[in-house]
This record gives sequence, C-alpha cells and structure tokens, in this order.
Amino acid sequence: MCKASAEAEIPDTPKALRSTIVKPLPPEGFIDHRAGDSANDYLHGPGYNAEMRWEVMSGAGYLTPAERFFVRSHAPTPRIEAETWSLRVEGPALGKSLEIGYDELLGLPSVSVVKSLECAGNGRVFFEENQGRGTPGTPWRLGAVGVAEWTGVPLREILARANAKPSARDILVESLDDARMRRPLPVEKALDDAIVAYGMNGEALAPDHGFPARLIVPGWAAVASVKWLGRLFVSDELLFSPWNTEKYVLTGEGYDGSPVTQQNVKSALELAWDAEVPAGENTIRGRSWSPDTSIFRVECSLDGGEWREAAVEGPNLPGAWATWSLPAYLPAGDHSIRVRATDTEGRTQPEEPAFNDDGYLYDGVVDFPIKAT
Ligand SMILES: Nc1nc2c(c(=O)[nH]1)N[C@H]1C(S)=C(S)[C@@H](COP(=O)(O)O)O[C@H]1N2
Ligand SMILES: [Mo]
Repeated sequence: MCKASAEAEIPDTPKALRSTIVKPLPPEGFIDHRAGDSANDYLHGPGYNAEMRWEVMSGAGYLTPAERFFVRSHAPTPRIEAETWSLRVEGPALGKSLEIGYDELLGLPSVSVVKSLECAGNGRVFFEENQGRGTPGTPWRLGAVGVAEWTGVPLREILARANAKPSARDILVESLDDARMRRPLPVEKALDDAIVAYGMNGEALAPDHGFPARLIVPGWAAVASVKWLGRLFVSDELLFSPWNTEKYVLTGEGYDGSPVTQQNVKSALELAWDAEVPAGENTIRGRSWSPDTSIFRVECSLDGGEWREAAVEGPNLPGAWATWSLPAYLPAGDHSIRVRATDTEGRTQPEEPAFNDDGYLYDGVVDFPIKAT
C-alpha cells in the first residue's frame, strides 16, 4: 500500500552495490571533481562530480554522447534493478495513487525531446576569476552542461492518470539514492513540459544519469531533473524542503532567497581551456545555448578588438544549443577570445553578471585563453 505521507520510506541502498560514479572518467574526457566522501551531509557536501572537457565536443555531432556527459551527484550512484523498481505517485491533490513499474512506464504514451541539461553552478569559477568573489561549491568552468535526446512520459500524462485535482500546486520529487533528494516542482511547470525520462540518446539511461527513470525539466537548473526517481508527492499546498530553501536558492545582495529555476544564455568554445592551436589562419568553433529558445546571434572579440559575428550553423533547436564558427588569424603568441551570445528573446550575455552567494547562473562574457604556436 502507498502511504500518503510527506516523508517517503526509502530503502537503504546496500553499500556493496554503489559506486561513486559508475562510468569510466578518462582524464582526456573529464575533469574529476570528486572531493572525498560527503556521507554525513549529502545536501551540503561536495558530492561526486565530473566535468565534461569542452574539447570532446569538437567534431562530435550535435548531441553530447552519454559517455561524455557531465555527472553531478550528491551521493554515490545507486544500482537499481528495473524489475523491482517502481515510481509511486501519491498525495492529497490526486484522485488516486499510482505505482508505475518500469515496463508499465515504457508502455505509456511517450515523447522524445532534444534539450540541454545544465547545472545551476555551471560557470561558477568565473565569479572568482572575473569578479574576485569566491563561492562554495564545485568549481565548474563551462562543462556542466550537455544536450541529449530524452525519451519519456510527459509528467502531465502521469498526473492525468492519477486524476490530479485542479487544486494541485507543488510536487515533492523524491529520489532513491542516498542523497534522498526532495526538491519541490511547481505543478505549472510539471504540466507544461517536464517528463519522466527513461531514455537518453536512444538508449536506456545509464546508472549515473538516473536509471531507471529521472525527471527532465527543460530549461531549468538541472537540480530539478531529479535522478533515480522514487516518489512524486502531489500537494495542493506549496512545499518546502532543504532542497528549495537551503540550497539551490539565490541569496545575497538583491536576492530574496527564492529557488533557482530557469537557466540563462551561455557560450563555450569546443577547445580545451588554455588551448594551443597552430599559429596562422584558424577556424574557432563553439556552441551557445538558451534555456528555452534558439540562438539569434553570436559575437566574438579577438584580443579586445571589435565584436565580429560568428556564423551560426544548424541545428539551432530551442532549449538546446547552436553550433557556430569564426575564422580567426592568430599570430604566434597568447590570445584571448571573448564570446557573447543573444537568444531569439533578445537576452544577451552580460559583461558582469550579478553575484549570488552560491555562485549560480554565471552567464557573463568569458575571456577564453588561446595560445598559438
Ligand atoms: N537523485 C538525484 N538527482 C539529481 C542529483 C542528485 O544528486 N541526486 N543532482 C542534481 C543536479 S544538482 C544536477 S546538475 C543533475 C546532473 O545530472 P547528470 O549527472 O545526469 O548530468 O542531476 C540532478 N539530479
Ligand atoms: Mo546541479
């Protein structure tokens, strides 16, 4: 029987069946940010994190391969068996409770969407490097983002099957890993475009990315996209947990402590940080992304010179990214390239993003160092 309490009873994952991150993290593909055990405080602890090196996207096609996708987990990756797993959907704002097994989930009406998934802290290190303001948290450069094709069941469909009442307001999304995430998601966003995903780039989700099922909440900081789903508790009241009051909230001067929701416009080069390229004529390639629309324009400034437009190439899918290129003559020596994207809503990357205490949502113009030899 399903119990309609706000606290889920989540079985302990046997220790022998966990690994900090399961997939290989070859050093040429990842910056390993794992910083030791955070077993006593998965909410605030450093977690188990691996950053994608941007040079792997050079010539890699539009989607980020699952093997190259960044990992951000508060606790070790749990190994969950599809046969014994189920998703519980319950709470006072539903006409009936559901318990959906893996095969049953795969049999429900599904969609496939190509969307980015980005950590709220992506770009955090630039608050320190560009503004001299240190923050706690993983020192991501720009590799805590990826674009994948996600396949799953619209959350709207699941809520309809549970006879969700019009009074439904908030959903506590609970995970089965040791972090036991309990991040509330507004019903409005759930009904709009959130999905319970079981597929990534045409394959079952990998263990590190949420097998058997995770939420995908397009355009929102990826903390909303809870992995290893266990239970959705649907309430007609606003819900609060440390996951939307203590962490993943915007605090500091000018902020009111509200949860991070939508991401913003950013850009990266398909090059290593501090890349070396041959001196002479080069084609610089990069990608820019918007949380919910396409990219309208990308401008670059070489060594502090005038802004020049890069050639934006297709596909340029809304809520995913656009690839672009810029011819650049680079004489031997040290150079820098500044990149500034604008999306079709007219949102442009600012010179100096407003600082917040935990270093979320850095969307400022980044000065990419390049050495020509
Ligand atoms: N259960 C669970 N879900 C989670 C997390 C987690 O630690 N546990 N981390 C969140 C955060 S902060 C991010 S950025 C994304 C990362 O997704 P990925 O590891 O598939 O790239 O997962 C989110 N979902
Ligand atoms: Mo994150």
